[in-house]
Amino acid sequence: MIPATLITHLQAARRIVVLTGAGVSAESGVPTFREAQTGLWTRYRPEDLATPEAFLRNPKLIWDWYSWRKKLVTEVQPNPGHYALAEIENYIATFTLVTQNVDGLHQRAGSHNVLELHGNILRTKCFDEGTLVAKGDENGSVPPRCPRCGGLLRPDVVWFGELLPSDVLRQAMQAAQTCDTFFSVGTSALVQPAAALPWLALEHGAVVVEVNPQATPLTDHAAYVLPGPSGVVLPELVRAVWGKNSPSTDENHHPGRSEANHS
Ligand code: BV8
Repeated sequence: MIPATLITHLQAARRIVVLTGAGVSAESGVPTFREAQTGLWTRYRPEDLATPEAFLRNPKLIWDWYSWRKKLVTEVQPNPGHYALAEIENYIATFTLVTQNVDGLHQRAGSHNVLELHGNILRTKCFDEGTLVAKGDENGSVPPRCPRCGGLLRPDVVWFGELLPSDVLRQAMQAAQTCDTFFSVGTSALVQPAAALPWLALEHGAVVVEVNPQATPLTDHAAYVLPGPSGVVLPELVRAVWGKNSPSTDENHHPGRSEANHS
């Protein structure tokens, strides 16, 4: 159920930012970071694998982990939550999609100019040069070696302890500071500096909406909390706000209902 005041607000919204996390891909079958890993990866914690130290200590193990994740990601499909976000982009003058996910599912669902804070698992770069290497240029070794300098190749993702791409982070912060509405969807809101974005939006007066079946550190500070899976909540939101049978603005405006925390 989408609160009527939120429907009214969104029908007038002009600048929306959406930050997504692993939860948005969960319904596609991509396990989130919090969920136990499956198969031979059960005994590892992702945060212990997603680091440059882990890679240098055991390049093959880490490369194999990413190869397993890459295969998984290419075999799954975007879910209704991804498609709903791609649709909302058509209704809003300034829409910015910022994702912590590295699976490329937003792009496959049709979202444009996706800000990938943590990179993309489908791209590969040289560990030493930092520059991308095309798929075809990978030699047979595991991990493959850079065709230019012979350095180890690695996924083009941001590991723990590494800086985020500065231009992407700057664009995301700029958008968070100037939006009228900020959605935090499917993220535990713990990993920095991505987790600082909703707070930046709050500080600049944006209406913050959280979509997550669980509570997070952001929940008590959001103007609206929609407690459910994004693959269900987001399509319902699109129908309620922009659908053909969505209530017109005057019908559902209830003067006097504050923007207090609704859920
Ligand atoms: C950095 C790519 C500077 C790799 C990832 C204290 C303060 C500030 C910073 C730190 C600190 N201590 C340590 C740090 C640094 C660290 C950090 O934040 N650590 C955390 C654990 C405290 N940050 C960094 O290292 C960042 N770099 O700070 O550089 C620096 C430099 C040197 C030294 C220090 C600092 C880099 C962070 C990026 C790491 N890379 N990914 C890869 O994927 O392999 S992060 C990775 O984990 C994911 O990308 C994702 O962002 C994150 C997991 O978060 P979520 O996406 O939220 O996923 P999660 O599983 O946590 O939650 C899923 C949510 O979905 C849940 O809430 C669940 O309820 C919900 N959900 C489930 N199903 C659904 C759903 N929601 C909706 N619908 C559903 N169906």
